[in-house]
Amino acid sequence: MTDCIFCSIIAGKIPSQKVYEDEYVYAFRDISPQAPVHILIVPKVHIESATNINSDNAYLVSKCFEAITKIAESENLNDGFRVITNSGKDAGQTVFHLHFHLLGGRPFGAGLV
Ligand code: DGP
Repeated sequence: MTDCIFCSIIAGKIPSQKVYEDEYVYAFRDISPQAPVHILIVPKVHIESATNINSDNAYLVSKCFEAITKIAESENLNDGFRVITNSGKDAGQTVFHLHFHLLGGRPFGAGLV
């Protein structure tokens, strides 16, 4: 999709710190990390947000979570991690290409979820 930052990152037009890539998924470090490990996992196909997941593209969510498992292992998140997706204005979604925030490397405690 034109004018999508994450599509440009996936295409290599905007540099990123890649941590994982396969046929379906691209993962890279967040530009503004909110935890010692903060990685964004995105499907290569442009899906706007969680509300646009349907029976045709839902397998890509599974592919993202398979990648998350591998990345959590390679990042040594042995004590646990948090996965967040923001959908829409109230959630504070700023990039409208479905992505999962993988956060770890410190305890998060209670709150929010
Ligand atoms: P969200 O609020 O869920 O839409 O999060 C979007 C995230 O994307 C936010 O944590 C910052 C990150 N981000 C935005 N632009 C870039 C970029 O150009 N490079 C990288 N690495 N991350 C970006």
